[in-house]
Amino acid sequence: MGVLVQPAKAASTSTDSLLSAPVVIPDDVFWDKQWYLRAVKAPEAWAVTTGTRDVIVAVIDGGVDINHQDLRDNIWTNSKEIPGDGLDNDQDGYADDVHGWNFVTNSPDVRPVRQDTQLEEAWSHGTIVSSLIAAKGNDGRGISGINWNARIMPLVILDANGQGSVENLVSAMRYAVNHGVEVINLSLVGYDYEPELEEMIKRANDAGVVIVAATGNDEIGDGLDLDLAEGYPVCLDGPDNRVLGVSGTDKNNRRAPGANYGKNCTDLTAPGDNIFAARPSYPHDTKPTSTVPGFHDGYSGTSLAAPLVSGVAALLKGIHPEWTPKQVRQRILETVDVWDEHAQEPDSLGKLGIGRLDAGRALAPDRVVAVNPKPTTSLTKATKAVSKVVKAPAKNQKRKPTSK
Ligand SMILES: [Ca+2]
Ligand SMILES: [Ca+2]
Ligand SMILES: [Ca+2]
Repeated sequence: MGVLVQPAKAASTSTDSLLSAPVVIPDDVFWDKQWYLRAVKAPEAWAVTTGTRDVIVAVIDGGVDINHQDLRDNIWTNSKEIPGDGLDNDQDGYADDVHGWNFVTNSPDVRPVRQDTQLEEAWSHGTIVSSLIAAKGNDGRGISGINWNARIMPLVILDANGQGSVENLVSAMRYAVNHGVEVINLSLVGYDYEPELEEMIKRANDAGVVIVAATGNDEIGDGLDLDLAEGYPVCLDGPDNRVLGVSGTDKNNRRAPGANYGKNCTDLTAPGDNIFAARPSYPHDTKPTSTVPGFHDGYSGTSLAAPLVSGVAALLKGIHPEWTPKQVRQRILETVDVWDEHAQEPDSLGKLGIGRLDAGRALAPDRVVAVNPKPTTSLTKATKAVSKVVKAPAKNQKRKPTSK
């Protein structure tokens, strides 16, 4: 276990005295670089739980370096599948799918594929996201995921350029649901409405799966207002707010550069700027390269914010396995560090969700639950965006207007 210490004082100005709870500090060597976990009060949450292997989080993304030193212990294994016999032993439609599936190459190899043309961001994306959710915590090396023990199910739909099809996204979500995941992380966004995706989100939610999606990033300007042009899947809430939409913030708790926002689709924020995370530990091109460090600093994008929320959802499911997705969402949203509206920029005022993720409060066991967590003033939902690299491809070019 990590070191159990008492915080000198609560860092928040919140009147919630529960923040004086003990904290757990892991011994991972790069812990000092993980400011974002301290910001969301992960050490307070870890005093309650550090996660369980019973909980599976599907990472529908680019390839994942499943042999990475800080990930290999927390990769899901399909126990019903015999590796390498070329057969679909569990008859789920996929042969040899031992650690998920690559829907791009239609193969069981979920690792990032070496290509000359590979974009570094696309190469690293799935590994970064996975490490933020569940890098092995307190193992003396690398970083700590916000969840130390959850298992990652890598489902690859993004190619070397960080793009993928909605068709594969739907297939990957179906795979995740059929294999009993508790959480699906979607650090990707597209701007074309697809009814098949909306239907799949409904089915996943009905099956008890918590769906977390990034709001996306605007590569050209300084973030899109999704109230003006919806992004998907983040805006596919349906009647029951089925998708936890996550925008990104920086070290000063301001909207991260380029992060999308908007009142309708953003539920909350989490840190998504200057993030230290794992990346693949082998080079992405064929040029002679010395060994690649398996960690890197300075990543930005809402793709990095969503996994922190997914990891907390997985922590909650670990100690409340009976909770419905709605209950998980409610706990996360009613315990956020609520926005001080004066601290927000005018353009995104009221459009960054209810506040920033607070893992410590979300996991506090004796927390009194508010009857109505919704803010009464302008502190309503806001939107933000996903990482640049993760754009779902446009099947058609129409841009759906805001209302749905
Ligand atoms: Ca199979
Ligand atoms: Ca570690
Ligand atoms: Ca939502």
